[in-house]
Amino acid sequence: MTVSKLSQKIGRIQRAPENFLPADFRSDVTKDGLTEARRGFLQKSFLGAVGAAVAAGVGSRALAQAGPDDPAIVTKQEWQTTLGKPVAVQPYGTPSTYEKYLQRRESPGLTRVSASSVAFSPLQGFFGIITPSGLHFERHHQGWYDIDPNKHRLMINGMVKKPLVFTMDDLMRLPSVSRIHFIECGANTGMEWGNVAVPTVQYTHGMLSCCEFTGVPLSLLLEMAGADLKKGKFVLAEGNDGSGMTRTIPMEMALDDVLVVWGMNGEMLRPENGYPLRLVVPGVQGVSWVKWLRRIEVGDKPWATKDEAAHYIDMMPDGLHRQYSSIQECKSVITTPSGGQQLLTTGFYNVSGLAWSGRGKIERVDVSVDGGKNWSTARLESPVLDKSLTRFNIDWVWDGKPAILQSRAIDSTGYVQPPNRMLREKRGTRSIYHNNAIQSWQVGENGELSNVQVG
Ligand SMILES: Nc1nc2c(c(=O)[nH]1)N[C@H]1C(S)=C(S)[C@@H](COP(=O)(O)O)O[C@H]1N2
Ligand SMILES: [Mo]
Repeated sequence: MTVSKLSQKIGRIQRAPENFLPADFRSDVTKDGLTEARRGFLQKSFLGAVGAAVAAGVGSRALAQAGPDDPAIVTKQEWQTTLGKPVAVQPYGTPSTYEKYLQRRESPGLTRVSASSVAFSPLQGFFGIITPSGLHFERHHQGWYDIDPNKHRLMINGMVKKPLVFTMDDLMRLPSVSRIHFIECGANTGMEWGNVAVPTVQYTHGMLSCCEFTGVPLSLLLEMAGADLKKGKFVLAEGNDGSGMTRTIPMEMALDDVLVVWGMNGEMLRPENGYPLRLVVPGVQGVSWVKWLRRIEVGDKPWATKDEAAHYIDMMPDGLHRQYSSIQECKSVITTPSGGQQLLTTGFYNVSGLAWSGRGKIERVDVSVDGGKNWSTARLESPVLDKSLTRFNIDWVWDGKPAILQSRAIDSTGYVQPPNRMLREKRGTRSIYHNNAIQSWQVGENGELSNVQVG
């Protein structure tokens, strides 16, 4: 920490979680050709939410200025003079009511029905690297279920000596491990391939979460079933939901760090994240993290199922589709300050963000405040873990002039996160998946941050 920078006045930021869809996003929604009725509904409900937030004084909370005459100091508050509430044994503990605007959000009009949609994580509101379970992003192909664990089974079959069927009790009696890993949907930042599409980090990067997962190594179950490791080069993972989600995973990965998990952040998985059992495939795009996992088959070639032959493929500039590019390459994003937030004063800011790589650990993160002309190295918070989110911070003094904030991550293989231009030279602009380009947030003279594409 550079105290010299801190001795500057500390800048104030309007984090504005309640003001989640700035005006430009609403007009963007309109461009997408929504019907009049839907457009009217969206505008009403979003404006309604902002109006209600201001009325409830949430906006002014962010603006509160401390001083000797501050009523918060000189007036006795209810919580200093009365008996508090009894222990909160029931229901399951929930966040403060003052944090109610920090929620998962759907991108309006992204899919026709919510059962096949995405709920984006509010990255702008997180600290450290762990995603709170109730704010983990969600992506379902055909809705979610709360499956009775007593009726759930896992089968291991295919090229094995002894096909096995496990109950949840059978699995949970095995020697378990707990590991922290990020999960990122391959389509994260997918709306930004051609041009700026969405205004906030929740929508640009919110198909990203990181939790501590508990379960057994898949290698143990394969060993128990006597998998044929000479001929068996791949495994197929299959989900128990109606989407028929199936993904091929190379045997080296299956034997390396793939886990079959029931635990997330110290408790059972949430139903929307695959309760009671899901696959964790560290470093690989979310779609392979099969939820409601019911079957693992050992085979000698990729299955080329719909979710790997026709979907989750990269459209290359020559018009051909590239398949099985499943690893999430090194990427980073500044989460605070970020699109939709506003710097209210000049002065010191702690610029904070997340970096990750599907190929290993984060080695270094550089930050630029001038659109990529100059870079400084950020501080990495510990722990810095393999195939996990890493939190970075850097001091910045805003002088009131327009600025462009960017972060660039470098992983333990030496790979450097590419600028937009470089990624597009190789990949074109018609892809959906695997956009790991450097993100730019423009700071206007009024301190407002917006999503821009430079470099
Ligand atoms: N059975 C099943 N597994 C699934 C899916 C699904 O629809 N059904 N969606 C996949 C996709 S595309 C992603 S990105 C991740 C999302 O996991 P989450 O909802 O826990 O964030 O789950 C994957 N596993
Ligand atoms: Mo996904």
